[in-house]
Amino acid sequence: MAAANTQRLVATHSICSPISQRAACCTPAFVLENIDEYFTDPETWANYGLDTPNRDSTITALEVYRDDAFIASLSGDALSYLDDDPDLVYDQEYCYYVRTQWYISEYDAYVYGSNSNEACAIPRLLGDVDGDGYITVDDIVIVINFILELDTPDELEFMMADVNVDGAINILDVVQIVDIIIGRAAGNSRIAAPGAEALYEILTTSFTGSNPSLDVALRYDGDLAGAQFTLSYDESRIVLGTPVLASDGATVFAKETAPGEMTVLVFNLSGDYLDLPDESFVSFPVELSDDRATGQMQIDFISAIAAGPFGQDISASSRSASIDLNAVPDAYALHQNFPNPFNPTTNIRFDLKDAGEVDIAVYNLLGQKVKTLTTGDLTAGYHEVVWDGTDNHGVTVSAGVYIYSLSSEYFNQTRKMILLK
Ligand SMILES: [Ca+2]
Ligand SMILES: [Ca+2]
Repeated sequence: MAAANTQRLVATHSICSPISQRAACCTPAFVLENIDEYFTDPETWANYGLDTPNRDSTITALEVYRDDAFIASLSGDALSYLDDDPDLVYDQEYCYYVRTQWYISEYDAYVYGSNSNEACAIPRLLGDVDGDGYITVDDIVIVINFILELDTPDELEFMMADVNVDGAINILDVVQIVDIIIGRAAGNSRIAAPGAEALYEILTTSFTGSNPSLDVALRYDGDLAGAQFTLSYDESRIVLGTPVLASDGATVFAKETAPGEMTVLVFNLSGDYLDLPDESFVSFPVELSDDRATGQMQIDFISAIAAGPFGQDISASSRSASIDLNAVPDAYALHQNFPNPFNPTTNIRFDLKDAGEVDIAVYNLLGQKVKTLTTGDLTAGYHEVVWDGTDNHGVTVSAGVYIYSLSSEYFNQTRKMILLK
């Protein structure tokens, strides 16, 4: 036999079309590679006692063998489909090989290629990730776990979860599975204008108050069936809690997929489209790691995906944000100065639960005001002033015990400090 047969069967798909929830029929596809190399291989022709003809002929038939039994002769070329293979048992593996038949005009004869290699496939329904023969919410849960990296798909699971066959598992596939389950019919969705983009935007400008939150808006002028995005942030500075949706109906799933990376999925199991309020779409409670944190932190989108009706991939952009850290204490406080005793300067920290007018002043033991350190309206938050041991005229005062006080509408406190020679 021909030793140099390079004709190769590269794929035999027996994935069923998800038209119905049950695998009713399967459509294997056969893809042959290296046809020309095979055709011009002199050894192949020598087996027929012929010289290598010109490549002026096409495949006249593709004979399909399943588990060594001839099952069909297909017309066509290097890619052929078997429309229906009704004998297939769901979830069982079948191995196919093909044999090509050629008509060679130069010799007015039919010749056969030798058998291709075997390619095996399992009839499965796209979307039926757990392989039980039905597409149900169980399959959605598995796909969500893949997206949130709670579980890793094997090759077959990946193939079944990637319902739109784009090489990635994401919200687009989830929406398509939901559509299969609910049997959505086309034609009742609000399609956006051509070129319309979805936009993810961080609305929060500062983490302030006793219960700071991170609010994300999603804007789109049309129907969206699902949303998926991944945020990156400095996990040493904030902890994001469980997100909540501004509107009822849809469900939100979230997971810290890596340190400082939060992946969020939103869709509606009933298949209803998402409610997209002008303001917050998804809101995370935020916990500051350092409750005296100040400065700014960056929050970026690593990815942003928007799923239109039927899992259509809607172009999505995103807007990152630089957020002010401005922690606010739960209670008022005037802290002990440091260093203490001191010379020549000392620091005085105080906490304001609310914004308001505040006086911080230094008195001597006779009760005479020596220096006003701060007076006027201050923001809620953690504050600090420095006393350099001088009075209101800029003259250094004598060593000894001094009293400092915080006076405000809701809180007053005094403490002692010692200025050394
Ligand atoms: Ca299933
Ligand atoms: Ca996909």
